[in-house]
Formats: sequence, structure tokens, C-alpha cells
Amino acid sequence: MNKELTKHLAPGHSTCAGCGIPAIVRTVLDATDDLVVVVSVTGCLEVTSTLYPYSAWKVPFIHSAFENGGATAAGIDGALKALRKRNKIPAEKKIKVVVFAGDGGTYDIGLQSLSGALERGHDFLYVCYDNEAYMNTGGQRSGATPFGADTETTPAGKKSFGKKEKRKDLMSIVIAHHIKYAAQANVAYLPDLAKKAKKALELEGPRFLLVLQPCTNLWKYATSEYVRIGKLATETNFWPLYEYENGVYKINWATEKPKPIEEFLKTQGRFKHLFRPGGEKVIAEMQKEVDEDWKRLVNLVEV
Ligand SMILES: Cc1ncc(C[n+]2csc(CCOP(=O)(O)OP(=O)(O)O)c2C)c(N)n1
Ligand code: SF4
Ligand SMILES: [Mg+2]
Repeated sequence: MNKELTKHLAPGHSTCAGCGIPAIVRTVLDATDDLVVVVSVTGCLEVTSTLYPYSAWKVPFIHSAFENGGATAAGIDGALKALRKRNKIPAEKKIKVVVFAGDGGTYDIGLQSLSGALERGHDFLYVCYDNEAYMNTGGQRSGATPFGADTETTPAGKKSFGKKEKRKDLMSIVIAHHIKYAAQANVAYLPDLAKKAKKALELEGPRFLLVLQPCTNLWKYATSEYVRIGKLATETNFWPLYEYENGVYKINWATEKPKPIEEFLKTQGRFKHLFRPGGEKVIAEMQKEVDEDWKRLVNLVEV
């Protein structure tokens, strides 16, 4: 493997084949030449990169608890500032603090500590890799799991079509903290992710990236398919690529003719029950939701 590509995270990790996490981590960290300190909240990334007694990390790394990625980043930011005040770190040595956390550790259990760190204005980049469920513990629903998905705790069956609730709008929650920069990205569009990571890493204060990460285990697809499925998420407007910068929204990818949501759903086992009789109502509801969310986003760009 290319040495440049693995200068932060070595190939010796144990994510599943067809997992989008390593590409996200490498693309984000490669977007800066500065030193980085990585915080990783409990979840697939942390578990698969730190199999005792080994570590795949080639940079300073802290494993935080599930609920406190934001607080850990805040503590490191505070420590770096204190060390600089005492001239223990040369002024020209730039150090970036980067948190990687899953959707469970961000939308749900770590939300309060992320909120506190954003509101206090700490200098860090928070990257949520979003596989839309609690994967490290076997695939339970999270606040990020889409409506209609079959998970361990929202099983589809005779009396259930999967998750009944809509996904949380985390981007709006984060943006409501008046931070300078937040962006939604997708591992299937790496040049776009690299651009957003570079921009975020060059800014100061709290910055946020929400990155869609297909998971072969939960989404149930052949391991070679993750880029195609990731692309379909954006081509159907299920997962728009956009940025928020100093109060201005910008859509980074759009098409006049988005594909119907079925194109995305039919690639994955977690939605296969929706293609049985009766599932069409749920698909129609999902399409309505996607269309409404897209309209809302377009209106934000235009104001
Ligand atoms: C307070 C607390 N509750 C539950 C757990 C068990 N737990 C560890 S990882 C995990 C799932 C993580 O899900 P997510 O943040 O989406 O990351 P992923 O595993 O999908 O990468 C859970 C439930 C824990 N470690 N701490
Ligand atoms: S369970 Fe999903 S998120 Fe976890 S390592 Fe496997 S593919 Fe990646
Ligand atoms: Mg997850």
C-alpha cells in the first residue's frame, strides 16, 4: 500500500472488507501537513484500529468513552493552549485536534459533550462517520437510522416495516451552535471530502463534517459495492452534499433528475422487506421525506 496514504492509519486494522471508515480517516487526515492528535470515540473505528496489544495509529491517539468525544477534544485544546502560553510548544508548530466518532456516539450518546465543545468555541474538527446504526455492538438503531430500515432493534417482520421514526437532522443541530463551518460529505465522493476536510482543517474554532459511510454488515451489500451504493445515496438526494460556511449554504452536487429512492433502497438487504407487497407505501413515504428535505435545503441556499 502507498506509504503516503497510510502515514496516519496503517493498513493493519481490522475493519470489514467493504467498510468506508478507513478511506474517510485517511482522506481527512491527508488534508493537512500539520501535526494531528486524534480522538476516537468507542465504535467500529476505535475497536478495529486498536486491537490489543497493537495499534494501527501512527499519530497521537486517545480513545474516549462513547459519550465524551467533544469533551476530550476540549481538554486537549485547553492543554495545548496552556502549553503554548508557557512556551512549551513553538509558535510555528501547528497541531490539529480531530475527533472521529460514529453516529451513535454523535447523534445520540455524545451529543451533549459535542454541543458543549461547539458552544464554548474549542479549536477542533469533529468528524462523524455515519453508518446509520450502532455497529460495533451488532447493528442497533440510532438517531441516524433512516425510516423503514431493518435493524436489530427495529426488526422488519409481519407487523413491522422497520424503523418508524425519521432520522435526526444533525446538521441543523450542529449549525444552530453558530459555528463557522459544517459540511455533509460522502465517502463515495473522496475529492469532495478532501476539499471539505482541507477547508475545515485550515479554519480555527469548532468545525464539523458529517460523512456517509456504507457498512457492509448493517446495510447488507456485497463488499465490492460500497462506492456504488454511496453514490446512489447522493444521486437520489437521500444524502445531499452541502456546506455551511459563515451563514451561507452551498450545495456541492446536484442533478436536474434525481434517481428515485428505490434505486438506493434496492441495493441493500436492510430495505429488502420494502419490496414485498405493502412496502410501496413506506417507499412512497420515504420519497416524500427525501423530496421535502431537498426542498428545504434548496430554500436555505437561496435565502
Ligand atoms: C455509555 C455507553 N453505552 C453503550 C456502550 C456500548 N457501545 C459501544 S460502541 C457502541 C456502538 C457505537 O455505535 P456508533 O457510534 O454508531 O459507532 P459504530 O460502531 O457504528 O462505528 C455501543 C452501543 C458504551 N460503550 N458506552
Ligand atoms: S461493522 Fe460496518 S462499520 Fe463496522 S467495521 Fe464492519 S463494515 Fe465497518
Ligand atoms: Mg454507527
